[in-house]
Amino acid sequence: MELEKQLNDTLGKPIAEASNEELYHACLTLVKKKAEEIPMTAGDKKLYYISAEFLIGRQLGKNLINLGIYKEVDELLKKNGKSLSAVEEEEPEPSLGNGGLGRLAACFLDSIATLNLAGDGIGLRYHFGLFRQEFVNRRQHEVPDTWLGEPCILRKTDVTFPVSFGNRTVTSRMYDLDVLGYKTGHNTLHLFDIDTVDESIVHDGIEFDKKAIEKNLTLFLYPDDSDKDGQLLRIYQQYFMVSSAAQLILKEQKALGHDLHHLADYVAIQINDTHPSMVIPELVRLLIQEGMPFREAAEIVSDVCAYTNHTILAEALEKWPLDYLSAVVPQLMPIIGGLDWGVICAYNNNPDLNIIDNQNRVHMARMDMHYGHSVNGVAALHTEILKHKELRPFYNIYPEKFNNKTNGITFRRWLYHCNPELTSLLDELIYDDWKADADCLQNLMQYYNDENVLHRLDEIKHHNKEKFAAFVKRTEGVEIDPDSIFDIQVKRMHEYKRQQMNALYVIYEYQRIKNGQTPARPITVIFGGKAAPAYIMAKDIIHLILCLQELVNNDPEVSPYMKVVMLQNYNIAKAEVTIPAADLSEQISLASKEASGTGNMKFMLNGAVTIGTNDGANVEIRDLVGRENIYTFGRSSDEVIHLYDTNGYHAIDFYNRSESIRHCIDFITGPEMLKIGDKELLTAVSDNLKNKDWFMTLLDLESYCAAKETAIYDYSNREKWTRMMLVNTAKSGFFSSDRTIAEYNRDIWHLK
Ligand code: 26Y
Repeated sequence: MELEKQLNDTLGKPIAEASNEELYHACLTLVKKKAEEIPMTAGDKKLYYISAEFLIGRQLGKNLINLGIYKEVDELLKKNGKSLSAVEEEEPEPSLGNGGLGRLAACFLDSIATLNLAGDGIGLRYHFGLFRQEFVNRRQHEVPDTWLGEPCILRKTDVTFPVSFGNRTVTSRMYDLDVLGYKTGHNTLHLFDIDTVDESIVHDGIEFDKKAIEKNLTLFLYPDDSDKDGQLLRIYQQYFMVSSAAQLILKEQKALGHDLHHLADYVAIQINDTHPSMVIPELVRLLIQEGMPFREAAEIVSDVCAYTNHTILAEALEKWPLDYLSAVVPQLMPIIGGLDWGVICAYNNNPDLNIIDNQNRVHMARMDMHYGHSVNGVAALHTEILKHKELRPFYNIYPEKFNNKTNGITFRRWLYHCNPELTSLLDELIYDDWKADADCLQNLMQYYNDENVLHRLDEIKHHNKEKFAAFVKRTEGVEIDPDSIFDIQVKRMHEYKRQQMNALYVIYEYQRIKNGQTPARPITVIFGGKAAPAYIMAKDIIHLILCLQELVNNDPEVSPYMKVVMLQNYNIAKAEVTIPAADLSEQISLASKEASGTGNMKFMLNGAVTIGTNDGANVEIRDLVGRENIYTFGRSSDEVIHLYDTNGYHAIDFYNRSESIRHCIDFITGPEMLKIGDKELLTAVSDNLKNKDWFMTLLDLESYCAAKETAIYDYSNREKWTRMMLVNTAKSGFFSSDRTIAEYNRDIWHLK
């Protein structure tokens, strides 16, 4: 009643007469008012989570859930002939992230607030975000993502800081977003920008003048860095972010009257991968400016800063040429030199440990490990690989710094919001407060043999598949059958994630169906994901998938048994309709390469069964559900690492040895495909698979196809399958990001 009055007052008219847009604005106002009533989370010590990405997704639904009024608003709108989900669709999705690392940062902000920890996020306000993906001629086309509309969820503040690049100084301005925890907690995400950015310099998709720093600084996340100007721009962005962060932190701490000599008692900084690593020398520089000696400043900063590693891929381990850094941030050079000198003296000028290598490149991760007090990996296997392989020399000298923090996801978005039917069933079945303690999901196991519960799980999945099918029809114009198996691989396009292996499966199945060997159940293979604009092979693989979609769906002999869909511009909003509809969750990275994965956890929670390698957090999923409730295949990480170390993998041998592999690869450039696709691109993919195949697709292809065949067969046994669904949901409590954050706090941050 009170809510109804508030909404009506803001609207100036009855709800029934308002448009969805007007309702969206009114709901925003409502959330804002409610947020103002919640005091900011306080504590003796505060965390600052610095990250280049925050993939936060639409905010309205999440905020209503966390305020505890989602249901009430939903019913109120329904009563007036409106729909809350339609209102939510009015919100443009913030384009502030790219993939797992950015989504993790968003889940963490939610859990930090929910656990009532004082912790703010700090990042950049990208005008056009990553980019919006469009398919033109079965190719990815990139256009600016214009998400910063009016009204914007970001609040412009009058907090500004000077940021110097050598002899020119720009002004950074802070924009704020409320981060409301579930039932309690109120923190802030601070995003920095400069007023001089000029959106009009972008042309022809996402091209712009890379030299015009004052106009281009915050246009895009991860602007193309395949040339020198692009790399300089990345350094400009990173320094702009961390200098703003460091100044904000010191300003807040001084305002609280805290003694900077004891900064580590009051502040924890988490460095999300190496993109914010320059915060270390920047803080040292600012503390020296406050009158502190270099050594003391470096020690304090080490006690404050902690580093998370998200990948072992060489391309992502940032090393900046010394002369690029001197060109952009000359004021940091004496500091970085001093930090490097400390390492040289302490460890005898060991080239494996030095921050500046003999090619004059600055290793950002090494700076983090020497001058931070914690280094963590993001899944058990990943942390072991860091300790014993990738970062071994550092583990040898700092064993006490290394720790694992297996990733997690916020159940508020990835269950309550995206799967309301399953949420109510769990509310009904589980007497303990599973929403406060996700481990209580285990109580679901008592229904393992309850036919009625299994049937209801099946029904809910079917409803979600119907909703998704309608969504695919509306957004992609493709008709898919909710009674077929929904086999889903959605994630960034990358060769190590092996979307190409899934595409080869589609070819394998296509040929079998053509030969009259139809699958036990029709299957719908669903893909979604963006490729980095400069990553040609990833874009070629998108082309391959889109050609297969065309071929398979239009073949009257094949399409009754198999369909293929690639979702355009996969984002958080699409993920929320896609994941609850999945039967099979594709987690097929080359073992050792996927640090953790978090999509795997979202699918598991929503009752999908995983088909995956023993990689990242898949290993922990397998241990939780047991081998009979997951389809694992492929070589182990040890075997893969051994093959790399010994140069023991040659794709062409697999091609020559196996007729079925040969048939699949040759099909890519066969007559059916060339009728549809571009010969050059398709040839690039098949040549790569035969002659390079850096991520060993052919090594695991046959065991992958066999595992999928088993899964498709098992799916027809509905009782068996729904039991597997139940076990997957029941065992997923461990992957709540509330658990992950409690561990970060216990071992690294020590807040409260
Ligand atoms: C600038 C550049 C080289 C770069 C840009 C983005 C480097 C890395 C990244 C993003 C990495 C990322 O998203 N990593 C993912 O982090 C997730 C959260 O920890 C993991 O679950 C996932 O396995 C990992 O690939």
